[in-house]
Order: sequence, then structure tokens, then C-alpha cells
Amino acid sequence: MNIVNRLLGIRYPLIQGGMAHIADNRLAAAVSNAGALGIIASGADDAETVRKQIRLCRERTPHPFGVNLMLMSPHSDAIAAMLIEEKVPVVTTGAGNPGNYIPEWKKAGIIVIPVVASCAHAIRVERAGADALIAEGQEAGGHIGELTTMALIPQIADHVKIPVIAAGGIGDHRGLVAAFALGASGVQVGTLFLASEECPVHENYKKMILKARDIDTMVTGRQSGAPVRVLKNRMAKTYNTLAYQNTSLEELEKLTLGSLRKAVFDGDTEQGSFMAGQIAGMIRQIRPVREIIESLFLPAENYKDHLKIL
Ligand code: TUI
Repeated sequence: MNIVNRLLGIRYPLIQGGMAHIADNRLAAAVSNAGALGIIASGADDAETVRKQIRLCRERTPHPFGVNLMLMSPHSDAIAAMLIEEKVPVVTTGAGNPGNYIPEWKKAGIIVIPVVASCAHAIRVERAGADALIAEGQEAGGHIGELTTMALIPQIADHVKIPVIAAGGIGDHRGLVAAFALGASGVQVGTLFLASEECPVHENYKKMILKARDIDTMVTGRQSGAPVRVLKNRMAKTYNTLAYQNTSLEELEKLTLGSLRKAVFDGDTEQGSFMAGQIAGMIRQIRPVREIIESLFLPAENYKDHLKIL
């Protein structure tokens, strides 16, 4: 049996990306009910808001699910403690180093899977006791590192013993097979689920994804040290102009999360920040979560003698 399926008690070795303000209990439960691992994003929400999401998710699915802790959040200490109280089965982390939280989570029996974007960080989280890691290439949407998935996965796979889950740029079964060929034992997918029926974002967000071509994402904030991949629009261009003018990182982060809300809740195509990965150009239709997952894995049957996909 695939090692990630065994670790997580799931049917398909796929984790849903922890998309801030987007991945709520409905999306997470739909993914878990379809046989993969749904994730509730905590983003910049406070601990009580996330606690409610966890309880709603439990009502919607009997299957395992996880919570993503965005480590730049001002509420991360409170959320980290609440996850233990709620006995959440799995935690993924992003945008920082979760090292300080790992011992307490492990003591509570939580499976810990940090997102990393470099070998040094991968080695650090393995030493700190992570059960697996998600290696995210810069094809991904949202906050990203430097390396591409193609370069990152084999290098990390050579440096750690824990299972590597690939993220960034996986848009169909070909990307999934490629990730396994590079040394991954599972995948994390975000953008594909943005374009799902169960995803609770504003219709305009989904329309922007459907309209996107291959070259329609860009990275904001590279020069200010907070690179974020978004769909090209007026906001993205304004952000980069401000970043060139030495606006403080704190101000820029506020702008990013504020404008993400404008995208997700208001569908403001001009002032919103529409985070999405480079595979947005591959998405042609809005599909149910189950169909998205099955379309990734059904062709994998052909590779079963070479790659441990299922
Ligand atoms: O975290 C993400 N994607 C995100 S978080 C987010 S909300 C946000 N908005 C504005 C600014 C910042 C966050 C939107 N999208 N993906 C996981 C991820 N983590 N990608 C890259 C990293 C990462 C990068 C550097 C993790 C650790 C790291 O350095 C750790 C260290 O200790 O050096």
C-alpha cells in the first residue's frame, strides 16, 4: 500500500491545499468524503473561528481531515494549542518554520506535515519530528519559495527519509505521475479544487480561473521578500509598484490578505488578489471534487508496476 495512504488512513495519496479564506469545512469534508485528505485553512482567522470549522467538518465527514496553520498568522500560538484540544488528526503548516510546535503536537498524537520549499527546511522539519513533508514548488499559487517542483522534489527526496508529498503545478494525471517519478509518495493540490463545485469562493474567482491562460499568473512581492503567485490583474500590478517603492513588509502583507478577502468574498476582479497556481491555464470546467480526484488517479492504474501511486 502507498505509504501516505497508510500514514493518513485514506484511499488516494492526495492532500488538499490549505487555501486561506477559501478552504472551509465544506470543501475539506468533500475532499475527505471522496477518499483524499481535506484540509481546513486557518489563514489569519482566530482560534475560535477555526474551532467552529473543525466541529462542522466532523459533522460532514467520518473520514480523517486536517487543518493548515499559516505560521505568519498573529493567532498561530492560540490555534496550535486549540488543535490539540480538538484532537485534530492531521496538521499541515505553511509560510514558516513549525519546529516549536511539533513536540506538543506529536505528544498529542497529531500527524504533522509541514510545507517546505528548500532542502535545509526539509531536513530541519524531519529532525523536529515531522511525519511527512509537503515540498512545494514555485508553480503553486499563493506564498511560494524559489525552486520549481521539478528541481525541488528529487533534491528533497534525496535528503530526507520521511515521505515527500509534491505540490505546485499538478494539474492532471500527467503531473501526478511526474511527481511520483521525481520521488514523491503523494501530492497536494490547491488550484484544481478552487475550480470545484464545492469550493465556496465567489463566482468571479472561478470565472477568472476558467479564463486564465498559461501565462496569466504572476508573482507579486518578490523584491520585498514575500513572493505570492496570483492571477494577473490591476491589484497585482499595483502591489508590485508599491513593493518597488519600499512599502514595509507588514503593510504589504496586510494588503495581500485584505485583497484576498476582496477576491474570495466580493469577487472584486480589479482590487482582489486572486491567488492561483500556474496550472490555472489547464482548467476548463468546474467539476465536483470527487470527479477531480478520480480523474487524477484512475489513469495511475497504468503505472502500478513502476510507481507506488496506490
Ligand atoms: O503558505 C503557503 N501558501 C500561502 S500562505 C498564504 S497567506 C499569506 N499571504 C501573504 C503573505 C504571506 C502569507 C497564501 N499562500 N504555502 C506553503 C509554503 N511555505 N510555501 C512556501 C513556504 C515556506 C517558505 C519559506 C515555508 C518555509 C519557509 O522558510 C522557513 C524557514 O525557516 O526558513
